[in-house]
Amino acid sequence: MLFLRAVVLGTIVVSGYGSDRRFPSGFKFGSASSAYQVEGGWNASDKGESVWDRYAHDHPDIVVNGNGDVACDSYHLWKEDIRIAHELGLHFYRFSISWTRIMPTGFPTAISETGKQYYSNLIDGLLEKGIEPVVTLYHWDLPQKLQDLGGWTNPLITDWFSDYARIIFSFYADRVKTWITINEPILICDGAYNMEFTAPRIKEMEMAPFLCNKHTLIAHAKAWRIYDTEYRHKYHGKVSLTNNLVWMEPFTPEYEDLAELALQHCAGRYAHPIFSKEGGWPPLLEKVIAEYSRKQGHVRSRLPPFTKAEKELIRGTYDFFAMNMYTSRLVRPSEPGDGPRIWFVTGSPELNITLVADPRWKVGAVSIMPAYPVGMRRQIAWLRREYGQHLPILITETGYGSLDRNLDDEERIDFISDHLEQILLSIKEDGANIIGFSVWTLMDNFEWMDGYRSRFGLYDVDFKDPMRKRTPRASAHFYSHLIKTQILHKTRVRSHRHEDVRMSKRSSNSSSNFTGLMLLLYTIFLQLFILL
Ligand code: PNW
Repeated sequence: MLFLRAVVLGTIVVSGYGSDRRFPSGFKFGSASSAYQVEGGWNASDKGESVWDRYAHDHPDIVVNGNGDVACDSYHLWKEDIRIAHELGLHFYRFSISWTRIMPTGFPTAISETGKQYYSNLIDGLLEKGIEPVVTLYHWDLPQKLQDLGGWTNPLITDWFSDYARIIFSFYADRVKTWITINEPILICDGAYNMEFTAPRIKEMEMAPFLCNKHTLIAHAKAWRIYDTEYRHKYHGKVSLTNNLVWMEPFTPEYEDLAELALQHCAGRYAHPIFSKEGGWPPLLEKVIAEYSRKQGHVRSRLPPFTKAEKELIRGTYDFFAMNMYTSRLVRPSEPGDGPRIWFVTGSPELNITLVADPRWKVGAVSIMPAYPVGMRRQIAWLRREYGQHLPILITETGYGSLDRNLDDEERIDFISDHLEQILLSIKEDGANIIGFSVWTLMDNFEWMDGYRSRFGLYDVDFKDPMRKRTPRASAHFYSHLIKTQILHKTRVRSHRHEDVRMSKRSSNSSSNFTGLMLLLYTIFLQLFILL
């Protein structure tokens, strides 16, 4: 009797708990990195110079403690990377290819056999361990030579990029089934020319971000179409680009429209031309920028229009939506004394918007990334409203940066599990089609302008050790357990978790609380029944 009771109870609790916290079968967990941030070997063999090689060498005073010359030395230690990816049980590992490692001049005039072999070995090694390689063609390390020719502001780059893409597909498309063309165009464009976040850090906020915006979209579209016509029928893979999204909420309810404009500026400018049914720039934003440009005395809008052919070239060039998201903001109109406006939408004078973070949002090592996990669920809901309820979404990056080398990284575990909780709600309660999730990042690496100061890794890397020893943090154990069980276990009561009062009316947890309560009542009832 007692045994029966235990079994019945156990089943109820486990199935109830499990069904609520279990990821759908086929949901994939991964982790991500990028070439310049991990590889090192910056001039190994015949590799050419990238904008990041140039910038970090020329500005040791600005880039925090170092450059990517050696980084995690993945160029030599790639077997170690595969070993830890396997130890974690990753379903996929997302890494990027360094353009100049394969094409030293940036053009197809020369192909590096050593470079080609390097990625081939990495791909084969991952596949041998049952880990799917997810490959990003471009994660910010533009050949310096192309930068000298204007980089992403030169319209010819769309062809240079497609030449590169075609070559990479021809080498690896037989084994790589998931491709990301470009990582976070907003960071390449607004990030390099406005925020000074990425190389080449040329301050030209007026035209360059918008030119670059258009050219990254066309470059992506051309690469997608090359895959679609030349490789899809043979290999049946999937191609998209990753967008970095920052969820925007009105500071107070009257700023709802302003928050929507900010979302269109941040997400829509890079997504609407590809993912919306009608294509082209987000209409409202296009109008606002055109009007402001005229006011400034420009003859045409600073947001360069698409020709009809360009609009059609770009529209629909996706197989899924790849989303990176680290942070959120509250939106209000700028007021005198707000300070310099240098971050994403805030750099745009036509919007006159100031973004602030709720002081209760947890901030790690990177001050511009306060975490608001609920924002992730809301951002996903917005994407589905804009681009279709069935849109398949792959979360290609989120992660938590810390300053110390503490292996007991409770805060990173909280960050990851709080975001996964919102993803579960998106799937189970909202019906979102989320196909996978990837942690930034596998191991501590070169964090761009922040050098080796902030650490995002599931694995600690000892940068003083010539062998760049990788050591798992508590978050690595947490993540591998999650991957094994596919169930998000509540590991501990999290002290920093709080109800956001401002949002309490729209509380997203109410229905899951209700399910929990019903489950509890049901269990008590059943126990009483069995006892009697
Ligand atoms: C991403 N933001 O960049 C990049 O894809 C990674 O290479 C990088 O290491 C990682 O995030 C952590 O920084 C972002 O301000 C940079 O919202 C800034 C933001 C988001 C992503």
